[in-house]
Amino acid sequence: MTGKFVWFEGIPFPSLDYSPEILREVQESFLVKDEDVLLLTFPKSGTNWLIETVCLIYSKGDPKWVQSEPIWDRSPWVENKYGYELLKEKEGPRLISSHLPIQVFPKSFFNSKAKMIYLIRNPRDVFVSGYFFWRSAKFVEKPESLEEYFEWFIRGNMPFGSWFDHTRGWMSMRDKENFLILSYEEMKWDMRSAVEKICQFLGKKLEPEELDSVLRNSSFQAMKENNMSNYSLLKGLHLEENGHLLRKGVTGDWKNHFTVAQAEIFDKLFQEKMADLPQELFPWE
Ligand code: PPS
Repeated sequence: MTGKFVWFEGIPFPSLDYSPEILREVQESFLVKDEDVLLLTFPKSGTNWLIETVCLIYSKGDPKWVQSEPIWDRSPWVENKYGYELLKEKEGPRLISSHLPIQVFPKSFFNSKAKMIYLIRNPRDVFVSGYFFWRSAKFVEKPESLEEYFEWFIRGNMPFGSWFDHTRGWMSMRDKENFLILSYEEMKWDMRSAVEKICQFLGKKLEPEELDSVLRNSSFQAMKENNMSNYSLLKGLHLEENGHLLRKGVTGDWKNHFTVAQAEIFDKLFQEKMADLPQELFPWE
């Protein structure tokens, strides 16, 4: 992996709309406010699902907002130029998305009371989702094959670096009261409870019919049909015509793609890198 990336502090970033200057400015000068809510993930962990869900919680289940404003404007990405400029101008409590590793995150966050939700997903499924997505993206170097991407993934030579480092870094915040860890898997297995957990963390209350509407409008099918959330606006421009953000939306798809040898290598690496963290943080099988 050599070409289409921008490097900052030893981490590869997508080439589109990222620059070391902006990343430095974001880290040093972006002012996180106490009333902001930050949605943090390693790419392909279900970020957009979480954004859609939180937006629907904010609008009490009314889908008007999620159906009328692109998802990247509702909760802009702090680390790219477009999102950073938008956020600087936004008044009031902001929703802010980010894939940044902890060591390059805006420093002001760590002295603020802003709430952060860190969404994790089985890295094997993150790997598969990323493989298909990056191959359809025009702004990163495309892996030639699943085997090549496997090498990138286990070495952390890919957009936003190593999943293991990212996760370890942010997990160090897990005892802070303004930090909630959520998993893609618990959203898949029991979305109602996941939404209730998010509401409790954010201090939001929903009536039963509002909660039902959040569930309905954040479903895979509803999001796939919502042009403001499914990235179809980027087709041809930044994504190939065959590119989909909402590909399968399931847990355990890695079993359809890993060889036995790859599964063993991955298990060993996971053990090496994550063994000292409480294993209940990782709810997948
Ligand atoms: S990105 O590009 O990093 O912001 O992608 P991200 O949104 O983090 O992850 C994309 C994967 O999330 C799945 N997804 C969903 N799954 C279930 N339900 C809903 N509503 C939903 N919305 C997005 C999406 O399908 C990608 O996973 P894969 O495995 O590729 O299908």
